Amino acid sequence: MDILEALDEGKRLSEEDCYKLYDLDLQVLGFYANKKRLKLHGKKVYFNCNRHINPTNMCVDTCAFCAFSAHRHNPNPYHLTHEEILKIVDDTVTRGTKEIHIVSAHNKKGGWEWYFEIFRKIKDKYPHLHIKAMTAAEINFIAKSFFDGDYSAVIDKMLEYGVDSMPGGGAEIFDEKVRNELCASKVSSDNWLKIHGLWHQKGKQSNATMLFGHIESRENRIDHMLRLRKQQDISKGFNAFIPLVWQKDNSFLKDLKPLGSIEILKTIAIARLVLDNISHIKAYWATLGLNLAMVAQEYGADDLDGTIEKENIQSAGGAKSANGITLQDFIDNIKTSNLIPIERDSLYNEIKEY
Ligand code: V47
Repeated sequence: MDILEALDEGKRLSEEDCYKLYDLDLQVLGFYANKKRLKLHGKKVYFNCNRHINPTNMCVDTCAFCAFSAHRHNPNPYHLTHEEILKIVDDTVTRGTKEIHIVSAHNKKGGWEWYFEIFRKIKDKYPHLHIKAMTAAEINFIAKSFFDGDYSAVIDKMLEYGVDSMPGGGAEIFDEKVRNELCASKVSSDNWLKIHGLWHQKGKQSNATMLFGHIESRENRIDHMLRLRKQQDISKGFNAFIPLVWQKDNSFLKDLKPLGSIEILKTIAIARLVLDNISHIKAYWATLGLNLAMVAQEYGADDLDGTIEKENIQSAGGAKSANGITLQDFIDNIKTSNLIPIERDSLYNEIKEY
């Protein structure tokens, strides 16, 4: 069957067809991705009121793409105490924040207890807050450092200490050759997928990311999406796919040429078409900028992530996301695009239509 016929019929694309998608024109991809998006979510654009906290930037790994961890391009190491983290949480709840998204670098200082006890402290004080924490890369690091490599033991601790869902970080690009150049010491691709599968087996949900726009090829991106599609067929717990556009400043790869908007939109549209079993495609405004994230809503995306308040990872690489975004900015931008602003919770239950 011709690829356009397959798209017209809205059937699952064969792996072979997926590898042909980049050959299609942006407007063709956009037409089919938007059709799929409208079928799934109508004109709704989802976002949440969240706060990102990155408790430490001191990392045993040196990933070539990273500007956040303390290294010679970013020589400002920090390691927050639980009191400092709780102060941030005390402050943010006064503004109606509903999710705390915690992502750390990989650091043995404080042991596994430093990673986990903060979840319980937050939950004890604010039981209504959703804790999205522990990327598969962190789970791998903690398992190898403190639990003899036992992922299930770490996942049991997450449940015991109050983690509600897992973020999608650490996926980068699954292709082993590229991964070896980008982040050789990080969790392997197979183990990233295995850890999410174990989390899903517990009846829990997570997200999946892909970091693109560095040394990867188009084929590597398709391969990444297909590995996720396979995992989702098995374990069914991914809520959203988040294509993260790599921000180049202050990293070891800073001389690479950044991607243009057409390639970015094509990738988002392709994600919507390939990942027929993942409900939401997030146009993460922190890496796209709000303008392109809004355009992406007509190329397959249906979500913007959240208000964030403080963003350390992408802004270290040059993104203009350090101080988050206001709820009103989200609402105004979505409405002027003739779309419907929907505040959601972390698991995509609708809280309010504006
Ligand atoms: O895994 C690191 C990426 C990720 C840079 O699950 C960079 O809802 C761009 O995963 N430029 C962590 N990206 C953040 C993350 C995330 C973000 C928002 C929502 C969710 C979610 C997850 O950030 C890392 C890495 O892939 N990253 N450095 C950079 N210079």
